[in-house]
Amino acid sequence: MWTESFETPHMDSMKIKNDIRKKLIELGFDAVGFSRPLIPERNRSRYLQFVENEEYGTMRWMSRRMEFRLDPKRLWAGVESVIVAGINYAPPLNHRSNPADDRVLRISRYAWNMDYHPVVIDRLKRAGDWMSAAYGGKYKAYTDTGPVMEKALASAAGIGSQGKNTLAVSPEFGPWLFLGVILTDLKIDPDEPADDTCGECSACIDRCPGSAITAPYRMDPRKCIAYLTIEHKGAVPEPMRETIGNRVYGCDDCITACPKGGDTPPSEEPAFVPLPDRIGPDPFMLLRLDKKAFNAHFSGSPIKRIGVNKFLSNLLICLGNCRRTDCREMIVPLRRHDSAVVRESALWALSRFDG
Ligand code: B12
Repeated sequence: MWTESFETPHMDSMKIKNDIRKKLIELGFDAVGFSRPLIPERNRSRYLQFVENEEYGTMRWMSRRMEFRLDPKRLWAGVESVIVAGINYAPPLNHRSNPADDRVLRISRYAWNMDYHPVVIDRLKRAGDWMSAAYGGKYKAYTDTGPVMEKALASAAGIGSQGKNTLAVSPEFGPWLFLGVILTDLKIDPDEPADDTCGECSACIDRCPGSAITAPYRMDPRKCIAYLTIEHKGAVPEPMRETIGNRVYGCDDCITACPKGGDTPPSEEPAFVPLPDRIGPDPFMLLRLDKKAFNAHFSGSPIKRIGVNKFLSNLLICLGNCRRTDCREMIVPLRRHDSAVVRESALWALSRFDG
């Protein structure tokens, strides 16, 4: 128990913890856990190896501020406790499996409605401000927005252990959680860390289209379709184009394959209720989008972040893979597009029709 080291010893540690948990649930989080600001050794050593092998590809920021990722105390000397909160974004049960027709275009389920970053950070800040007003102290909030190993902390805080697909897999919500982290200088008793639950299962490894999960608990982003279609700068390397198949933006095959997420209750969060046009999107409509129309169509969506040219390039690669010759007439003029990446992808798509 940390209670004896509390600066305000009259306050009951369990009460503070329960109140914070209650507040986060009230704000729309589905899972909440507490841990000390420590990154387990297995996460530290794998991260160092990841950087040494340059597995981050064009995500060079993953190799910067290493000392902060490895130790939250280096990021903020005052941090005493970590609060991890997750929001369930599981789609309705009838949308857990992929369309049988592989000519139907696919967008990753995490992008079927709003970008989670502003949704999560806004709620973390509301919880943090409330905490400071109620108990004093300072806080810092992150969701994919700083050098913080969110999955390692989620596991330490008991929310869900890292699965073989490297995602935090919760007993209640499987891998369908967006994570947010609050660092605080309040001393709060940690929860029990999550148990590793994958056992002998290798469903995610077997399903991954790019063989990006090179060993259990180890993924090489350079082979991951989420990386290639979202984070990778420049044209998708030619040998990887076929692997992308019909996935225009992101990939969640290692999530839908996970048996722990098969019967997760669908998300009740309005921001993550699927928009019909994100499920099997219409290629003719998408091919017509210029920069202005793209930004308007994907306003509030994470898709907007990659920009119209990267999106068009992904789309063209998919249309080539799906042999969507019905789109040929709309693809031909894109050989003269302003963007070299779009031009190259248009030529590649047409070459697939002909070859
Ligand atoms: C970089 C990044 C990516 C990269 C690289 C992914 C990766 N696995 O690293 C790319 C672009 C590919 C990506 C894709 C996706 N991402 Co991402 N991404 C991140 C980010 C910013 C950092 C992750 C990181 O630290 N990677 C470094 C490498 C070295 O770590 P690692 O792969 O997790 O490996 C760990 C394990 O191997 C562990 N380990 C080593 N040995 C052992 C042994 C055992 C037994 C165990 C248990 C663990 C273990 O140690 C390593 C270091 O921690 C986090 C946000 C954050 N700040 O944490 C979001 C985050 C992981 N992403 C998220 C999401 C939603 C996705 C996608 C589902 C999006 C999509 N549908 O397209 C995919 C999923 C692909 C996948 N399987 O990872 C969520 C995941 C939520 C969750 N439930 O876990 C996060 C946490 C963002 C958030 N705030 O919600 N992402």
